[in-house]
Amino acid sequence: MPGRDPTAPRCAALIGPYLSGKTALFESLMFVTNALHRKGTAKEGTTLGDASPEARQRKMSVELTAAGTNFLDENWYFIDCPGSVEFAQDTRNALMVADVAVVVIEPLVDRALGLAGTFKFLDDHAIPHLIFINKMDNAAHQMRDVLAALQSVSSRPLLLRQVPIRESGPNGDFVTGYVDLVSERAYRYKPGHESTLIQLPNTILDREQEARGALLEHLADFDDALLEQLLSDAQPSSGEIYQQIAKDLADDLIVPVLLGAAERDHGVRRLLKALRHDVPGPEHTVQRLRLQDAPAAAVVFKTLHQAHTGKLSLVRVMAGKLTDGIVLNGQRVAGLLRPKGNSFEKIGQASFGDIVALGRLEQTRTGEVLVPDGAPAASIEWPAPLEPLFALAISVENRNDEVKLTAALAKLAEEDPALTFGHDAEAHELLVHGQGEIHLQVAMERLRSRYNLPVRVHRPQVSYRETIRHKISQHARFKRQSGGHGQFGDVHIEVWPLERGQGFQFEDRIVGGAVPRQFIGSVEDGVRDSLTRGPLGFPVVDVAVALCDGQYHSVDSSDQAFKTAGRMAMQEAMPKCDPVLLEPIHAVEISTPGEFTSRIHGLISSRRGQILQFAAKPDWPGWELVEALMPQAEILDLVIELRSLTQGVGNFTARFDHLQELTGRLAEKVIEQRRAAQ
Ligand SMILES: Nc1nc2c(ncn2[C@@H]2O[C@H](COP(=O)(O)OP(=O)(O)OP(=O)(O)O)[C@@H](O)[C@H]2O)c(=O)[nH]1
Ligand SMILES: [Mg+2]
Repeated sequence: MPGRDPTAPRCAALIGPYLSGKTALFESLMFVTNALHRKGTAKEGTTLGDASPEARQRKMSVELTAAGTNFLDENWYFIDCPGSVEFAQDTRNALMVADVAVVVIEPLVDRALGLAGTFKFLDDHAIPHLIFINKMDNAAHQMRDVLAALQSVSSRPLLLRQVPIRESGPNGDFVTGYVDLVSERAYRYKPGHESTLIQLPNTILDREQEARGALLEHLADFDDALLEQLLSDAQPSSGEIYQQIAKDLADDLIVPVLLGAAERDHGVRRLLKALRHDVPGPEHTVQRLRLQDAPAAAVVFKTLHQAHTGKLSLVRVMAGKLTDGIVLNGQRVAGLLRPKGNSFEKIGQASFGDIVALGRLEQTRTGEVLVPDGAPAASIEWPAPLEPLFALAISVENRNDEVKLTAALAKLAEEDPALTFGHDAEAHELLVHGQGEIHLQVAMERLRSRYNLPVRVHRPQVSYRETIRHKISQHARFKRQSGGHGQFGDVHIEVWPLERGQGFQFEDRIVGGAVPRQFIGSVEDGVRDSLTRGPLGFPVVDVAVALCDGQYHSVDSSDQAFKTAGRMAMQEAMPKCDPVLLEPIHAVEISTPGEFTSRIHGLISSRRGQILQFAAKPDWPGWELVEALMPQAEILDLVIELRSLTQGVGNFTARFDHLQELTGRLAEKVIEQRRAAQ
């Protein structure tokens, strides 16, 4: 482990499930450390985090918020991350630059499985993390059970650092304080103040001994000297234990667990002290990111487009110093700002470990490493953007705004790499892709409020195709006599169905020059033209056509005439070939906590899917992976129902697999809708 520069600020990302109290903890951390003089609340919409109108309105975090503070003469940055899986991109990006993650959770057994993905990400990137069990003022479940449930999804041993002291009140048991298992001291919570030291209550002695024993045993697993001490019944000193915890946390071997209630500032000072003692410095993060040596380096973890400041790149300084006006990756920084929630204060310079916003780096993207002129280019492995799960087709009310719309979407996509957009050439639609309904709603609101671009949204079109089921021979003659030059083309074709996935084939069976060589390609062109829209209204696939015979006229025949004859023959033939609609079927993999698997089976069947298999999801304890085939039309809004069936945590991927015949009422509806739209 590299030595820690005590002057370098450290950074903790607050992460965890939706509504577990991260923004409340962010507020409390800022208040307890005097960076805020008055506390705001989520209910009143007055918190430092969630300051955007979109977050305030929903009472949920929809993007990350960063702010700095100072605790016992050491500088800290905290990044409040959104808990909703729809905004997980920001959370991942923040985690990449943080020295530690504080996983904030509620003391509820049934929320634990939802954390499997979070722990997997932390493990994959070796990000040291600890758990803050929040809302202890309202803890219905026993700590022992909550801990066991959490342990079942964590690959690292959980190290309970505190046990709660409960007292009975008029409304049952409630938590009034805690015992610190290292110092073996008991504290009583005092809202807004430091907890007061109290006598260790007799009632808790057994539980305290048991929990302390478990803590020491976990630590001894990673340290032989400690193990020997324990075996010889010697008690290690508090100092030794603290040191061991700090080392094991930096090495990402253990996960300390602390308790509190952010809204009442309970346990928040204790958390700060644990962070202060245990968390490694940015040197460790530089090493984790395998960042090359540079005179100065900064990693961009968020891009913002603010009306009054223009583009801002939020960075963590990972080497050297930055000053306003410095040239990074070929662009001059115009403005060096310190973030405090969504306001920014101009500063002169930033040093190793700092989080700052850099102005006007127009070419820069989130995930980039910025280095000064002359230094070799640097990069780190940045997690790929989340795969899109939901899309909407959008259009502006005023056609003149189309260029403006693309420019505004490009800015939103820069702010949030999980938001993408593109033109669907077949449907002539502009599609916006994201992680779910709320994710896209927020983007649409921003188009309206920031860029004055109200948009209409539609369900994206499904890429239906059609084919035929019967073989037929068809004759067509195109003949026109209008004044001088006439037009003449005459063809006999045969049309038959091909196997699925074979596309289109054209055969030339002309003998004896019934149709001259130079016109055969024109017939094929005419046939191909007719395939762009078949009798049902969709592109035609899996069809073969042979040109068998025909006639020509030495003066009146032309490319155009034979092309038209080819098209006419197809237009007459196709409706007689028993056309049928083909719908795209996707191979889908749905991830879910195991307890919801049967609901997922129901979901798949109700959406005309076919379950192929299901099995335990590798590296996701307690989760299952269900593989199925499902029509594309049923996947468009799958994520909405999937999330509501899985307490918001279910996930899926889908890839086109094959086309499949669709008949009956459903097919009629699709065909009617297409006719109405044309
Ligand atoms: N009882 C109790 N409620 C709390 C506590 N901390 C937060 N809450 C409540 O939990 C709800 C969610 O709080 P937030 O801080 O917005 O949660 P969050 O984790 O930031 O939510 P997202 O960022 O949207 O995932 C709010 O209604 C808070 O008032 C606590 O310590 N005790
Ligand atoms: Mg929040």
